[in-house]
Amino acid sequence: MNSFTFSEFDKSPPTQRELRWHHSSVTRSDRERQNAHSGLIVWFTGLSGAGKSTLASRVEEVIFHGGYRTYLLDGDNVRYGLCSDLGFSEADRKENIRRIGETSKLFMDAGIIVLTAFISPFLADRELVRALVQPGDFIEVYCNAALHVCESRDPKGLYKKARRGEITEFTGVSSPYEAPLKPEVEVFTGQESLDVCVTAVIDHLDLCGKLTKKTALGAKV
Ligand code: ADX
Repeated sequence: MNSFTFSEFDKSPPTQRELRWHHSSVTRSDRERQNAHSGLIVWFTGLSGAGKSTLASRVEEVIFHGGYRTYLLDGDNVRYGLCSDLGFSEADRKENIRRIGETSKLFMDAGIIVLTAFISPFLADRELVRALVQPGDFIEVYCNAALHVCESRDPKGLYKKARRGEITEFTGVSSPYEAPLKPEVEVFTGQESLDVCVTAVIDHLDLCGKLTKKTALGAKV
């Protein structure tokens, strides 16, 4: 009898699993040509309450209405489905980010600009996602807001619960957040207005040649 469990089997290198990559006749370049823009991952990271979802969502609106194909993967939403089996231990967060990274890569291969809003607290996990794609295809946006600012906002009342010990391993309180060392974009979401932060992200994408169409903020295609 086969003694492999599914997960042991699944972790074997592809050669041992009799797998072979299937090359589709329609390529990423074909899709990008049809979309008239490149696929891309724009990865927002920061503490809970830093404003990642708000910023990513506003950036998506601007880009989408500029004629780009976009999709936003949001931390709370993804945990309803794809990652509903995961909690907030270090191992579960690692797996969460690995799945989101792979999912983002698929969206990018579809020629879409995918924006992600996850705390993604560990540097190594974010670097693993960066390494999944070509240089330039992963834009890290650090939503830098001081813990006391996020805690005073506390939009979901989670910091209060974490301080009372009702939620364990809460980022910034009882679990670490490792800030990016060299993010492509750093926005001070605790101090600056949403418009200033949106402009900083759009300007960066424009400057590095990712936006070739005209967006609502005037970036050109
Ligand atoms: S991550 O660390 O794995 O990247 P993710 O972004 O998916 O986290 O989810 C964060 C959201 O889950 C927070 O915005 C908050 O609403 C909720 N949450 C629930 N428990 C925790 C916790 N222990 N630490 C951080 N966020 C939590």
